[in-house]
Amino acid sequence: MSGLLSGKTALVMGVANRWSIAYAIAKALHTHGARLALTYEGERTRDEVEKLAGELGGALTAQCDVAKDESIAALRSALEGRDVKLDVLVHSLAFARKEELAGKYYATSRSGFGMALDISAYSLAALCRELSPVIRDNGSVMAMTYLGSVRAVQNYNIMGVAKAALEASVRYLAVDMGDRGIRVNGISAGPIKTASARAVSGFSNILSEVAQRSPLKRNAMAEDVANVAVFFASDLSSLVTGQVLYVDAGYSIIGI
Ligand code: 0WD
Repeated sequence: MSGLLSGKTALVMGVANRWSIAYAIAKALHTHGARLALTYEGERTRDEVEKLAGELGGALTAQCDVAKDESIAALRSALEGRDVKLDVLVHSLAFARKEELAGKYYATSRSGFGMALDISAYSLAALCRELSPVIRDNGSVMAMTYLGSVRAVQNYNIMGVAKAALEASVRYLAVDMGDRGIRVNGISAGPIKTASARAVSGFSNILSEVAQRSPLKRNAMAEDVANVAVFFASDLSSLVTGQVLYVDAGYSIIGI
């Protein structure tokens, strides 16, 4: 343990199981000395998240479905009730209908568009606003994003549009929160095999493309992303805000 994050408390949102990027981030933050709180979306993931919290030094757990204002308000009350103040907020969650992660982007339904943008992008603004009273000055907020925000990635479709909104939100929120010294950044991860990723049609082709063409010739692992999350959580990134940092073996810089 480096102690880089000792004395800091981090709320990590988006753990569904052991393969979730959020779990790797939580583990790395814990290793570097942070106290943790984890949220689970609902009853479906509750047992698993509570079990994983036990492995991470008995992290606090609380329910939060970011699609519901009352659930975000309840999360804030749960933190206030336990007298928890946050130094770090990790947003590692997204949702789009599986059938809209294949085929033509223009086939996206109005309701599917709304749902993907609501859960995957609006939620970051809602969380910054509602949790702001429990986030300490000079804290750090980070959100997970993907290259499909700035390039047309086959089948990523509506999620790419949602990630574009998320990245723009990172910049606006960096301005909103900057007066309290709170930084807001995005981490653009290379493709990693998780439950969400498998919902994208042809995901294994994306993995092999990155392994062959990226400068570093390998895929990202959740641990690579988690190490960058530690940097953003720590005071080492104290003057970095509104940025999107790629953790993708360099794939995003490749042209022909
Ligand atoms: O290749 C990848 N896996 C990449 C993922 C590359 C680049 C970025 N990302 C992003 C994702 O878009 C997401 O923002 O990283 C974040 C984490 O994704 P993940 O770790 O790949 O996926 P997963 O383990 O499935 O966790 C996402 C979780 C959901 O899991 P399930 O599988 O149960 O849908 O997001 C949570 C949920 O637990 N989630 C919600 N949490 C609260 N409220 C909600 C919601 N309404 N909807 C989904």
